[in-house]
Amino acid sequence: MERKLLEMQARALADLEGAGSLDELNEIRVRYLGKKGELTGVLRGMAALKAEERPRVGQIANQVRDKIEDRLNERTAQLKDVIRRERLAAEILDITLPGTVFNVGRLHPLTAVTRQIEDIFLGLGFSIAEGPEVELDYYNFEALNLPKDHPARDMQDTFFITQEVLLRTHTSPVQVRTMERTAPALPVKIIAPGKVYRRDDDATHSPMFHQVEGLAVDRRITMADLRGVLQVFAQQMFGPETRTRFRPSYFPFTEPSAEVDISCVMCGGRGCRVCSHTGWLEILGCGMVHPRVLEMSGYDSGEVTGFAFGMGVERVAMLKYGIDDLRLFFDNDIRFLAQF
Ligand code: 2U9
Repeated sequence: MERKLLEMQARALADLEGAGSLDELNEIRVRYLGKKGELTGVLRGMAALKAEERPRVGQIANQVRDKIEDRLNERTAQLKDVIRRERLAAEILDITLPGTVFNVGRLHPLTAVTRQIEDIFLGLGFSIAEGPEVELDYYNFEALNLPKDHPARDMQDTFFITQEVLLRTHTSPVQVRTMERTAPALPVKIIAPGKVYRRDDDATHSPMFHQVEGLAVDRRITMADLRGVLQVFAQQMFGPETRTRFRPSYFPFTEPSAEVDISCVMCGGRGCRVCSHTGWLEILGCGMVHPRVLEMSGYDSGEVTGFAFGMGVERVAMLKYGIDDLRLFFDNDIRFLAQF
């Protein structure tokens, strides 16, 4: 029996040396020391021993069990240490590896310029108004002094949806709707930014583009107010050195009407290729609101006057950043957009 125990001990220790995983170690524990394991099996044989032999054999059995248990615990600790070292080696921080690049987004240049324009007019006491892009002929044309057969309708090649419904060709219907809602209350001081649509497509025209229009209606509004507001706008948008000039023009909804030029942003007015050697760049249109337009939206043109202006956001952005093709704004080429 003693031999049996020592032989089992030798086998168990050899198995422990050969074990390569915690699972294997556990199998060995069950096989030798478990309830139905080999040691239990051998001890059952003690019943057949003479009473005086039992204590000695029992002592040996205890020593065998302790030896196997001790070695098992040692091997378990050893294997756990190996596993921990391997995991740490795999996790080691290599500070020479290239870092993760996070792509940071930014505003589209047209959004950025629109917000700059909005901020300037908010600073001058204007509010922002919005309205539908699919409009009625009435708000886009009729209420702006452009009846059905008016030749000036040809200035804005229009996408019609039905006879009376169209894609707005300017944001002016927003001002008309605002006056209609507000009249006869005073003052009206709004800007209307947004998308507009015209049948046009080349390096300086897109079938969809963006405008900001403005309207101020009150008692005793004069062209001097218009002049001052647009001068402040030009200086805040293009720099404090910027000068402006007004040239007579024609729009059906304003009388008198004017085009506004700024001194060239490239050469400061000395003359260069950008300004065709004139020293001036056309930036927007404006005028005093036609009395008939005020009347149609519910204001007494004997009591109140108003000024209005309109600008293309793409054009402002092209002048500000020196861009020569408007289509770049809509190609969505990251190499272009990332420059702003
Ligand atoms: C109301 C009354 C008058 C808006 C105006 C212009 C002059 C103008 C153009 C600039 C470049 C359009 O984008 S563009 O092609 N606009 O020149 N716009 S006055 O006048 C209004 C608007 C609303 C009720």
